[in-house]
Amino acid sequence: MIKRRKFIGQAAVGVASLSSLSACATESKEETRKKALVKPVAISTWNHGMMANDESWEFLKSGGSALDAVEKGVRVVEDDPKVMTVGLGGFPDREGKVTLDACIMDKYSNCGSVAYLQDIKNPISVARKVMEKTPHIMLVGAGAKKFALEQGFEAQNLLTPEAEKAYKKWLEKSKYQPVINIENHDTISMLALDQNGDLAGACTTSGAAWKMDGRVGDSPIIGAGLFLDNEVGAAAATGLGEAVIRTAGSAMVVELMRQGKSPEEACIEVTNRIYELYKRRDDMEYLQVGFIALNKNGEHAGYSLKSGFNYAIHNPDVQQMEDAKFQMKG
Ligand code: SD4
Repeated sequence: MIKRRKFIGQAAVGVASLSSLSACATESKEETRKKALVKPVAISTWNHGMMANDESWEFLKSGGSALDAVEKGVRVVEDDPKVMTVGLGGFPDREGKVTLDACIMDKYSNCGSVAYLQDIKNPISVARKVMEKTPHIMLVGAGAKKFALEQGFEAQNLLTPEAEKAYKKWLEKSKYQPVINIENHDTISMLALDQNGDLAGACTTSGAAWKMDGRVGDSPIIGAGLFLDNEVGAAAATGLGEAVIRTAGSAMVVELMRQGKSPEEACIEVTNRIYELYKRRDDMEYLQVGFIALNKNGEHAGYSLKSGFNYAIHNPDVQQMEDAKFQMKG
């Protein structure tokens, strides 16, 4: 696991320590809230979250919006052919087609999403265009691609020789039993809190490897793979999308934070619900789900059903990978 910690000069960033929470009685609630903020913050799933955070920090540290930060951050991962579960170079479905899912959400609860998008390597930016240029939230398949081309995106073959080789190997047995933390991971989900105290989130993936043609996971579904409420916090998911959709995972994490839970407590509760739903099912063996969450104070958490999930954090104090705590021990 990558583990690096870098302390960053705080002059350029607006940060106040959590210890300053001891606000005097005359302070307004708003003043107290502002002091408690640790910002800006970017958190992202998996090891490639580091490069996404690095990119987003360029925007966040100079006062850029969380929305720009998350879009630009996850694009770096979409562009990287070595990441075989996002964008260019993503594993194909069982018919050999690379089909991409992504969504984005801003502080006003505006959102945009694309699913089953082919031949366009930056679905997150198409999702943003859906959000900003259409009266809709979600475009899929051929319609999403047509829209992307109209918006000036270029079509290209996303199936790299490495992904094709892996696909041909899979075809030898053609068995769909996702290997946890390998074939159902590496979606990049990113949450950011900017210097204005506003949240945004992005999620982008080629989905579960060797999925059925036409399958769409949680990642482009607002409320499942990603959700935020600018009054409360944001959450995003990775892992087997079917389990996340079934529990309205990310929306539930945010709702629990609204009810007063910390990001970690909220992630734990939703993960426990998933455990309860799956504990007697045969597919429990293949199930991995992870959540990241970030609240308005800049507090964050990552939590997963099983071991192996990690996430990247970048705030004024730290820049590091963190192994998420997990529910099922042993
Ligand atoms: C999916 N949730 O399509 C995605 C896969 C994933 O980390 O998150 N991988 O089910």
